[in-house]
Amino acid sequence: MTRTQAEGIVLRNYGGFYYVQNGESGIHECRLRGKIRDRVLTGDRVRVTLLEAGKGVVEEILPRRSELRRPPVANVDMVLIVMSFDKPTPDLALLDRLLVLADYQEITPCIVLNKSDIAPTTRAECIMDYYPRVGYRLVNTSAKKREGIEELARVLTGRVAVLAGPSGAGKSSLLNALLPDLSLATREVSRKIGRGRHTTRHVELFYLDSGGWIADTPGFSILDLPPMKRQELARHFIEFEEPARWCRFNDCLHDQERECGVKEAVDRGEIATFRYHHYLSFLVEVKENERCYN
Ligand SMILES: Nc1nc2c(ncn2[C@@H]2O[C@H](COP(=O)(O)OP(=O)(O)OP(=O)(O)O)[C@@H](O)[C@H]2O)c(=O)[nH]1
Ligand SMILES: [Mg+2]
Ligand SMILES: [Zn+2]
Repeated sequence: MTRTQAEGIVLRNYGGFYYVQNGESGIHECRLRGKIRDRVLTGDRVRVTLLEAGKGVVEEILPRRSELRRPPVANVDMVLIVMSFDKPTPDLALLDRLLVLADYQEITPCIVLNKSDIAPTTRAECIMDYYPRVGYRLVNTSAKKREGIEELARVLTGRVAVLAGPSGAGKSSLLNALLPDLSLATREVSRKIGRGRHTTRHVELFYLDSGGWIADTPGFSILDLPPMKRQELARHFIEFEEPARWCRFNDCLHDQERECGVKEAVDRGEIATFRYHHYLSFLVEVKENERCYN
């Protein structure tokens, strides 16, 4: 029997087996070596012993760079925040919440504005106008007409990414557009476990031909802010950083304080009023949470 040592990435855990991708196309159905005590997550890099006929044994989990809770995926370094031109009209507060969360977790966000084949609502236009200007990455797509999909694939190259955003924005459609002719490797796994189905426990990473991995998630519209100190919140609004240098007080919360650089930037129209209002409402929440966490 031939046995080879290799490294791979866990695409999915299902029915007691771990599907480990090794190289471009090979997927191995692996069991765990008994001595492994930690929970193996989708996205984990692992050392495996490859056996014949696509079987293998996971010997060791390699060090994790990060661990996302929802969905439970290890080593995620990008989140695609999907909103749409319309249907549903974008929820800017949810977008800002997701941007704070991504930054807090040190995951690079990319805003994806999907359904570019239909007319944008005012809020969608507002996203296109404002967020790239202050430094967030944005890609317009139509999963339906397959527009912007190549650009999206380029953004994802070499990344482990998750799709996030409200129900109906087109996350699953984008995943399908990114995987037009499922690579052999993906097809193998998907046949066994059913593509498109997801529960929080069985999250699957799909490998893109352009290099990179992506996981779908069910939509949501409510999201708690992570625990943090009130002074930390403004750091997660990237365009507040420069004007905050001009605040008179070092610990300025950009709320009631005098001589606040952030409020002056709002007055000059450099920071959008809606962003500032979201900041203030998040600040109330963070203060309330501070009491619970301390
Ligand atoms: N016009 C248009 N419709 C789209 C596009 N992408 C998706 N849709 C439609 O939008 C609806 C929702 O798409 P899904 O991909 O299921 O959305 P989702 O974000 O995965 O939704 P959840 O799984 O509920 O979170 C479906 O009816 C799609 O056909 C697009 O680019 N243009
Ligand atoms: Mg979906
Ligand atoms: Zn200030």
